Amino acid sequence: MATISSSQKPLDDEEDDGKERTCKRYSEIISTLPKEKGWTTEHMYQYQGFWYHSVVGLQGIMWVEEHFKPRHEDLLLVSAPKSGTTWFKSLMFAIMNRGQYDCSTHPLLTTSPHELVPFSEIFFHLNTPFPNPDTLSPPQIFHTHLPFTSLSQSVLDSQCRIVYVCRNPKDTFVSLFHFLQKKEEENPREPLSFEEAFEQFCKGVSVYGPFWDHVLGYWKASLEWPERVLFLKYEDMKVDSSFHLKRLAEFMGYAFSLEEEKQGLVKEILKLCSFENQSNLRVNKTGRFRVGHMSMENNPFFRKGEVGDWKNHLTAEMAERLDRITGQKLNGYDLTFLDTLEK
Ligand code: PAP
Repeated sequence: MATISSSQKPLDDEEDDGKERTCKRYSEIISTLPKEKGWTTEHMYQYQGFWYHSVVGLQGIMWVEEHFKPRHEDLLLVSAPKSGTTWFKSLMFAIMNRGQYDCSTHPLLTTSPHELVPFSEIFFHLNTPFPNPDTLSPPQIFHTHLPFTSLSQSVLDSQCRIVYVCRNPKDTFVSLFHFLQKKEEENPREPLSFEEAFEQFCKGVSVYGPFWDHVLGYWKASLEWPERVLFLKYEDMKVDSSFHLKRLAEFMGYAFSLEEEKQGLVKEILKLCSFENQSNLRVNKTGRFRVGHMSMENNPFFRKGEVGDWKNHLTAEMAERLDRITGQKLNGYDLTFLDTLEK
C-alpha cells in the first residue's frame, strides 16, 4: 500500500541543514523567474515554460526534478490539475490492491485517495523527508502534475509506466477557480475575480499551465511511446467507465480476468470510487489528509464531479473564446474534448 510515514528513511542529502541549503538555492533561482499576479497568492512564477502557484510549490517541484526516482515497476499518475486526479488515484489504488480488501474494509472508505497515492511535489516543502523509494516495496503509485518536458531523466530512464489524465478546458478552469477559493494558502492575497482568473487561464497563466501545453506534452508522448504512456480523458471515463477501467487496469499490468469480470469486480471498483460514494464518505466530507507534518482538507477535492458544469459559470462569449483558443492550440493534433454529456 503506497502510504508515506515520516519514520521511513529519508534521502541522505535532505537532512535538515542540507534541506536548508537546497531551499536557499531554489529560492535564488525562483527570485530570477518571470512573475505574474497569482489567482489567490501574490505571484505565480514561470519555470521551464510553465506557471506555478507559489514559491513553496515551486521548491517542491524543483526537488522532485532533482530527486524523484521511480523504479521500473512503479506507476506514475500524471494529471493537469483538476482533471480527475482524486478519482484516478482511487481507481488505480483499487485496481492495484483488489483482492486484498473487501468492500466493507477497503481503505478508500476511510482514507483520502491523496493519502493513499502520494503527491510527489508536496514532500519537500512540507518538511517531511520523502521516503527513499528504494525502501518501499514495489510497485508503488506516485502522482505528479509535472509537465512532460519537466520530468527528470531519471523518470524517463526508469521506464515506469505513466498514466496521464486530462479534462476539457472549460470544466478544468471552472473547477480550478472554485478549488483555489477554498484551498488554504500560507500567504494568501485577495483572490482574482472569476473574470480576471479567466483572463489569466486564457493567457496560459494557470497552475501548471498553459493548460494546452501540458496536455499536448503527454499527448505527443503517448503517441510516440504508447506502451509507456496511457492518455485518458475524464469525460471518457464518465461515458464508458467499464471499458476505460479495464483499459487502465491492463495498461497498469493488472488486467481483469474473465472470472473477475463475471464476479462483478469492475462494477464494484467503479462504485467504490464513484463521486457519489466518495464525496459522501465522512473522511472526504470533514476529514483532512495527512502526509507527515502536513495536512489539508479533503472536502475541496469534491465539488460536483460532472461534465458540463462550465455552462453554469461561463458566459457564451467566454465559452466561445476558450473553444477558439483550444481549437488553435490543438489544431493538427487530432485531439478533442467532450464538454457535454447527452442526458
Ligand atoms: P487535483 O488535481 O488538485 O488533485 P482533481 O481531483 O483533479 O484535483 O479535481 C477535482 C475535480 O474532480 C472536481 O471537479 P469539479 O470541481 O468539476 O466538481 C471534483 O468534484 C472531481 N472529482 C473528485 N472525485 C471524483 C470522482 N470520484 N469522480 C468524478 N469526479 C471527481
